[in-house]
Amino acid sequence: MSFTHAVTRPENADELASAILGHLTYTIGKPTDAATRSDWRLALTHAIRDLVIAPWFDSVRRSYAEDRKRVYYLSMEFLIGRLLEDAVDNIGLGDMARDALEGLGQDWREVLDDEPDAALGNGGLGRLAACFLDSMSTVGLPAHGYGIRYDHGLFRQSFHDGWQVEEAEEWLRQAHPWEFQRREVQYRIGFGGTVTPGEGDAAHWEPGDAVLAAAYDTPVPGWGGKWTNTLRLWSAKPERLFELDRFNQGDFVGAAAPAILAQTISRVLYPDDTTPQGKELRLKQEYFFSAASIRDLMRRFLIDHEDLSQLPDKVAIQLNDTHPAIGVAELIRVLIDDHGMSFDAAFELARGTLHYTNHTLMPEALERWGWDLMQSVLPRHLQIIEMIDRRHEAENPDRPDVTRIIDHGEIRMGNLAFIGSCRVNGVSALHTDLMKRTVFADLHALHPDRIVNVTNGVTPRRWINTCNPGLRNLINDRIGDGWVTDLDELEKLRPLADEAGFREGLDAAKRANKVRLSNWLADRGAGTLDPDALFDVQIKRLHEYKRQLLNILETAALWNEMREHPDRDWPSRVKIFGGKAAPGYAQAKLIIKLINDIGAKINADESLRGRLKVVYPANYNVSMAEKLIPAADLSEQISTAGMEASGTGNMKFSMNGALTVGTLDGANVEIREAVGPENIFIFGKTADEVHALREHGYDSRPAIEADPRLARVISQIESGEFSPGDPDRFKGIGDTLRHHDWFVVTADFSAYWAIQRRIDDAWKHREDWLRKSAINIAGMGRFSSDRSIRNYAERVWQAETME
Ligand code: GL4
Repeated sequence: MSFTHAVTRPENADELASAILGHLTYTIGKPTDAATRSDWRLALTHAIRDLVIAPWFDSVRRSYAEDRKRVYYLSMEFLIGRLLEDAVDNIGLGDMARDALEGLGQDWREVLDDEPDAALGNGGLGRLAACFLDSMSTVGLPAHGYGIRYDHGLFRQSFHDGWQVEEAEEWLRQAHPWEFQRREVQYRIGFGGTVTPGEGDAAHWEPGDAVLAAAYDTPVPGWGGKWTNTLRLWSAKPERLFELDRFNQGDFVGAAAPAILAQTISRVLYPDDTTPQGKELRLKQEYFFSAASIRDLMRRFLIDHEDLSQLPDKVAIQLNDTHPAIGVAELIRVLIDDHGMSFDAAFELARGTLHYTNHTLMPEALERWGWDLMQSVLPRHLQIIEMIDRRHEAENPDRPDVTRIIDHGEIRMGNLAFIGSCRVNGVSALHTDLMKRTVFADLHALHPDRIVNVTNGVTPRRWINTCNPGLRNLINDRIGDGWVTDLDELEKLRPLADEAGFREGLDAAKRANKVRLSNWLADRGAGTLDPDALFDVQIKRLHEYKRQLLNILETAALWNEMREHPDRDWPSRVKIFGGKAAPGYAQAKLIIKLINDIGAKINADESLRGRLKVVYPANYNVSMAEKLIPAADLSEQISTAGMEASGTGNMKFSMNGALTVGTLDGANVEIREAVGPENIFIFGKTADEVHALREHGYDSRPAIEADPRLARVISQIESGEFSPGDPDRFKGIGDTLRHHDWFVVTADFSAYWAIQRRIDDAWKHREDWLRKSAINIAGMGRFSSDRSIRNYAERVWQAETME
């Protein structure tokens, strides 16, 4: 018999206000006259959190009672951002909560903005994991997210004289009221040491040192509060708090050192989107959370099951990129060494249970570990990896060398993940196709049924419903709110694109968002922006393949042209950039400086009469995206074709009525299908064309010579026009464009310029622009992460959702 004390759902704002006051008084311990904004936020959060707990218990109970298959999403990153507003909306108390708080004399927006972003991720990969958590709860799939509770999430970015400066981020400086520490759940995670052979395939691994993985749980309520899953994050703790002997001898620092070392494992998120670094610590982080998660899910499985052969029927483990790929060896190790299975049986079971998502074709991102490093950190796992590799070779005697897991003294984690998984998926149709043709061509030939495509998606709860109330209300008025959980319903908007009244509503909602954004940017020093200008936005990590450089080159060329033809009917544009560069990525940081230098020059040019502005607010993060995306008219998705695996920002913008200018890359291809080629601005070389250019050794000189606008901008950059105090500053960029233009910026420049001028024209035809905008929204049904999750459930996990 289990007893539940459920807090009753408030009937009205007064009841909720009294719950908030109750928490302010008894949980936070503050009287109203001394309460800070954070105190109010915490009190509100506790009042809302109370309402999430009973449904959470119910979901857990139902999963056990019905013995449902569970999904475990192992991800090094969960870029969840703020949680309060999403939770309030998901449980359907948005308006009431606002009334309650305002009745208590607090400003709703200011209180919400007080919440720090949980930035436990770098970019798209981590944000995707967060959208998937929301969707797994919404569709009622029993699931756990497993990751690392970093003390410091992604670094905080500021600009000093236009240069990026990084500082440690401190999201845990304030209380984090959403998590529950589970003090009873901790696992000892070992490293190094020795391995002695045991019976059969088994061995005894005696680690040389160890840390504890301590569990912290966050409830993840789905829409309507029908189902709630758990995000369990691991924090590294020392086995012994400090060494009393050394302390008593006066060695205070030495006494604390081992503990500090243990904690470094979960101290920082690697500020890197595509390349592994920090070698040993990174490997330890990966093993730390994979091993803790696998031990935890095995414990849960064994509560109700004795027969290990049922594992693949009851458990699906998703490896989010190669970061948790060591989990393949860990699961096999546990089955052999702890449960006495043979290697072959263990391998079969593991391969039935594990699945791997590939998120990038960039070769430097397919992790590789040195044999020596693996031997010293995870000696038993190295043995198991060798066994996997030998088995694969025995089964595929003619396999080419590129399919080996261990090669040239390195362990290739991509191959380990592929060989150890039941399903391997790419994240857009194009990306999956390229996976089959490039990085995994040989493994695909050996295992032709293994690769499947699951195109990414984003949650419409956060990315329309919560972040864009104006648009949400407009849609709800016309087609009801069924779209929130069935995004295909947006199709019903398609005929409304031809209705002047609907377009007017769309226009008004967008304009209000632009006014709000302009005020917010003005507070951050952007000056006055014209809300009737075209807001042209590129927000994402700074990476050469994403080609912020192409955007700023075109901006500078436009500036030249506007000065030459001041009387032409130039539409007003605001070019908005946002994004961080990995701290060690010098070229990306130089591009940030170039954007800021060109921006300063343009913004100071009064002859333009405000018709061109460049804005780059520092420290782009999830909550900034929530402000920028609803206010965007134009979405820049201009990566070198074949390099952006999917993109998810592209989907968010379209859903919010922005039109896309983009290459045929990643999910842009599918967005074009969904909205029709006349409602998206596609330009540039295709992936195959880029490949062909590179095959022949791409030479950018003809492209530069053929386009005087491009030639002029490159010369301006090289001559120091944008950096008069330091004329050589951007020489490197000129040199790259002229001699090592791997990302084919120069080859795509003319096409980009031309399409931007077409966009200028299209912008002037307001009604038609709004029609296109409406059709973009209407076509976005398939880009809901609910659809992605249902695809995974059917094609990868073989798991049932609640419906
Ligand atoms: C990424 C891809 O670069 C991005 O295109 C994709 O949308 C995202 C989620 O699948 O994964 N891969 C890496 S690494 N970082 C990403 O954001």
